[in-house]
Amino acid sequence: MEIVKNKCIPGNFEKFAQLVNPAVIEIVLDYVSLCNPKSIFVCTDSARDREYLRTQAVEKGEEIPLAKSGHTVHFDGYFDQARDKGATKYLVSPGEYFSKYINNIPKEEGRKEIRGLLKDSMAGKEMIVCFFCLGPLYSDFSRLALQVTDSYYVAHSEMILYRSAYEAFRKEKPDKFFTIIHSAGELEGAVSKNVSQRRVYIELKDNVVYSINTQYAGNTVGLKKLSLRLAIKEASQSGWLAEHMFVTGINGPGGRKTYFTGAFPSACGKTSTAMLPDETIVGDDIAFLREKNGGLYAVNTEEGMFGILQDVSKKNDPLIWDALLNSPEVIFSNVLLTKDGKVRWLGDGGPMPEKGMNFSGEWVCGKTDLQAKEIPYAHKNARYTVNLKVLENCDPAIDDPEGVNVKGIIYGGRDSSTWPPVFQSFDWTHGVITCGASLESEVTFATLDKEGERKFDPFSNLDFMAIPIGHYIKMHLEFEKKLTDPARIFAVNYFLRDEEGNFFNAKEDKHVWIKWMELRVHNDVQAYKTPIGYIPCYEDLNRLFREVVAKEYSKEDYLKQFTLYTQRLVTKIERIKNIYHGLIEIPSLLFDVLQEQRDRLDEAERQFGEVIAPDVFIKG
Ligand code: SPV
Ligand code: MN
Repeated sequence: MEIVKNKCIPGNFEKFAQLVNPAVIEIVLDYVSLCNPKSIFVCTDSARDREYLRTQAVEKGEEIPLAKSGHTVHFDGYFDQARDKGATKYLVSPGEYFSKYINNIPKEEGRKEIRGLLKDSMAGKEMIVCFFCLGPLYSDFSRLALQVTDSYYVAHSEMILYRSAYEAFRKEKPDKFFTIIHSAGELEGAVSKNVSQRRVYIELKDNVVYSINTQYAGNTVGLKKLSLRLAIKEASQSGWLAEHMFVTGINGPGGRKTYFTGAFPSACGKTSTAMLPDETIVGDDIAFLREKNGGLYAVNTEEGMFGILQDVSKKNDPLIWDALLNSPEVIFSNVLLTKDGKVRWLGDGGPMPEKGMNFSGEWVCGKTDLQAKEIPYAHKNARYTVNLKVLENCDPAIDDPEGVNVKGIIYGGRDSSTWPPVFQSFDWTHGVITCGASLESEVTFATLDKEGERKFDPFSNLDFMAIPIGHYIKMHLEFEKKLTDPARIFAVNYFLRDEEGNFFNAKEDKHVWIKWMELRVHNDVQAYKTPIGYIPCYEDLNRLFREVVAKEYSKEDYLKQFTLYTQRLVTKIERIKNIYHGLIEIPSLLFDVLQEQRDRLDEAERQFGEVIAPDVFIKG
């Protein structure tokens, strides 16, 4: 304790003392002696403490101020630009098993390794101790979390993204909370030097995640995906759901508002769906869901967005564009910083820049890397960090401790050939199995994997699934029993392409699909009952295209987009079945429901051939 007291910067030991929380003290003591920081800063909810983090982030070179006050740029290291799935592992006890998709390492070995890497990792640096709440403060949905880090950028990002909870810790004195220990490790300039020693290790039993030798927020901002893994485990034990989902309010006829959640893998249109013009956003990335009085309710665990910049343009994402221009506080990461203190990102609609500073250092047009590959002016995974509450379209219910009542759930992936742009499952079970559990997506730049490859990503949550997939599916199936009027489950695909590789749809078309889903939730429009689920009727889409995006929608376009190719759909079912056959403890219902879908497709093919326009089916 004396050591902690001596290392605390003036006035900070008292902040600890006021918590009167032995669990917090014990953790901090442990990591102070292990990581050996030069000093300790304890962050309360005060404006002064928040200002300290902002100032230090700039002073230590982790962020660079932009021309607009309150806006900064952060660069991660050249090889530290996305979530590192390979280096992310669960610490498992003997006999514990997840699945082949989930990396793990024997507990003792992993602990030894990570503690070895953390040893003296904060030498010469300050340890920052922060307190946050996942979800609205003082809500049944929410979980408290303690973050220890030596990166002001990480702490500053969290301050923008999460509800500060020093007071909540002081009042509630929890002995159970999520703990995230992060060190950027040895630095070169302001970035992590030893990225080959990057590790993200998860210890489910004690609710701890360790992260070292990395700064990229997906690996370090502990309240995001690191805590999601802990939450999934806890949810599975307590009958609620922790999901990689946005939450958004969609306005319907007669002034009603219908809440949707949507699970999409990274970089598949999740944030832009959550931020549609004239609708209201509750959250864009992580939701906790519970049943209450027979209804499905959701909260956003965050209060900000760590969003992708690539292709955000004034035309396609007007609300995000405005947020980036006008928010009082924004951190841009891995963009191009120009000499007039402005930023550029790929697909921002501007001319090709000539020079500036980017994730590779000083950049000039034509600069190449060691493999002679041209370095783009900004990284594809360049991001922005903003608070939602400063946005005009932030839903007033964002802080409601009761959550919002969800009526529709959407699953979407990046699929160039198979799923139509939007359809509705027959019921909850059918949706869970043929949409959620069957989700696949072509890999994007948001993880360090090979781009373009089609990957199985059930519920868009595979990367974070801290329990065996079979348990996760069972949990979703059983959840329905608690609901008096289960939410409708939909699937979308914004990435369908023609033979030449051109997208069938414009970006704004997603707004039409979700308005159609809103009408379906309330049984306001009919749809064709096809072998895969309900598909929109042309007349309804034609009207919605005019009303929502002021576009003429031709029957020809409709047929191109919604025609079913039975062979592609059957191949997908077989692919998914094969994957599940290779896993353990998968509910047999999953195979039955997939087989029924296959049978329906076979029957339709016998009747109508392999290429079927939706309007041959009856309306229901
Ligand atoms: C995602 O990649 O799904 C994100 C960003 O939302 S992060 O998980 O933080 O890398
Ligand atoms: Mn995400």
